[in-house]
Amino acid sequence: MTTVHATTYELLREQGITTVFGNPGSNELPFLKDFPKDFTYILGLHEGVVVGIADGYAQASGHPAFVNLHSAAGTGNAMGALSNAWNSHSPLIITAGQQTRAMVGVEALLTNVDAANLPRPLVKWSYEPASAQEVPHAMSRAIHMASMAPRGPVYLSVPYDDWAREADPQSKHLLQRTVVNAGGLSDALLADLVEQLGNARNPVLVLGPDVDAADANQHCVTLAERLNAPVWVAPSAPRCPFPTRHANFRGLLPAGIAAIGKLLEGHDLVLVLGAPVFRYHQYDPGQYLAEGTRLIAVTCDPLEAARAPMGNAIVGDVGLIATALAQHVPVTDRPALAALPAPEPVQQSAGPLRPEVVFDTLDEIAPRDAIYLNESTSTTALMWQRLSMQHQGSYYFAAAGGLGFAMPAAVGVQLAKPERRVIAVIGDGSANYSITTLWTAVQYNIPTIFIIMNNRTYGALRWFAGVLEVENVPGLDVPGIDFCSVAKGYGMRSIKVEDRVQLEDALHEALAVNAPILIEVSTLGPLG
Ligand SMILES: Cc1ncc(C[n+]2csc(CCOP(=O)(O)OP(=O)(O)O)c2C)c(N)n1
Ligand SMILES: [Mg+2]
Repeated sequence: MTTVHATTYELLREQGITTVFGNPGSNELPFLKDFPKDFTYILGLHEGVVVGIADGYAQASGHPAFVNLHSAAGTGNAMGALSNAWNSHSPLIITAGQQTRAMVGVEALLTNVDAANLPRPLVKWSYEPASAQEVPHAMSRAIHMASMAPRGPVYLSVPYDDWAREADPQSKHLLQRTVVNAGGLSDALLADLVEQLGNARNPVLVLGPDVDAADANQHCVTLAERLNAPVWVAPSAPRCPFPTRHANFRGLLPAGIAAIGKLLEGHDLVLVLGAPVFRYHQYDPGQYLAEGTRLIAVTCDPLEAARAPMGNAIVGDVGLIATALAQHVPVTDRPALAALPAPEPVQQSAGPLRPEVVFDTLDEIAPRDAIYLNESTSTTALMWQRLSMQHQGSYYFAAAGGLGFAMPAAVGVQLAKPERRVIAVIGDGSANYSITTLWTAVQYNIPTIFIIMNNRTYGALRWFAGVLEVENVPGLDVPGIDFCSVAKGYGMRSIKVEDRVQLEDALHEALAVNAPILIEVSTLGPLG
């Protein structure tokens, strides 16, 4: 007899999925039984960390990542991380063990009551199979649902007695199925878009995370050069879709309605590629677009297209469309753009260090193809100004703004990209949401470099309190944490840094070894 267990592992193997990111409980043990030798299990000590690692791995590898969580409690712990994965179109197959079928009805301990509803609305598809025989089919469906555009997380709850049951022999048809999207532009749509861009007097490009996800950064460089158009990165950027030292690069758009409307004023055509229009943050009422400015958005996501408050949208494959535009848009006779001036160097030798000094030192010492994860919330703008990010897949940030993403995602990205060095720049507040990531990095020797920007405060919230004009707010400082001691407790080498020379030495040491390390830098907060 072939079991549901054997058939499911065979399906995962055939579909190229041989890593399980998880945190187990009793409901999951029958799934993990006789774990195949060609599979790898990556243990995270909290479910937010598990999903964060899987999210980083899925985004950086471009392949779906498989997650195994413990029933309702484990799923609940993962929901914050799931909000980020949902917003970044991360293909995650999240499974959770259910109580044995005979005891679901009496709601025995560890029953996932109404399991399929629990992770909604942060999944594309959620399901609990009606019978054990349906499990391989549901798993196959989950894999294809997660992988199809727009990609995203899916959820499958499996009662633990199902794994030992006999599989439906017809399941063999599922093993090697392929399901592909074929979503380029029709000839007519391409001709129309090319004509609009060719006729535009002063076009501008706004690029988003799905450009980077589609491996299309270079096509956008060609497009920008053919148009001699300035390039902005869409607000609240979760990825870097364009080289930050390119002459056409203008920076990160602010996250307010009026501010964006003003910045894009004077352009007759805005072409947005691979971003929602727009992921605003602070409420800054005003004109979405100035008079005389038209907007066209190309997105993989019909929901993004439908909810945009202005402009036209085309739903399709961002990579194919960027490639086609780069080939067909006519070369303009407008003059080439001059690069932005380099930011002023900041002279400071003694600490606490200004964040500018940290980024300039990093930019000088880190490898050119380093990958940055950012969760130092008050220094994001400085990071974009001062770090050179030239390669595809060089930057990741929580797509829903949920803290606790960057530390585990850095480990997942490093797993997916062992040939590049991953550097996670994490605020002292943010570090606490997923601090147990350090354990996983040590145990699996994943050589991520963690830089903790210790300004002893929730700096971004102090800044936001100013925006909202609210005073006397409690709970904004986080003094008294010794991150080097915490790292040591998890078995990680750590270095405390007070000045620039110490930071340089620490970075050289971190880059010389093939092991994770934590560097705690005493920094100045946004308000000094
Ligand atoms: C899960 C979650 N909880 C709370 C917040 C609210 N929040 C946004 S920024 C921030 C402060 C982060 O502080 P820190 O990491 O020290 O960076 P800094 O702003 O000081 O640079 C907080 C608490 C959030 N975004 N996500
Ligand atoms: Mg801080």
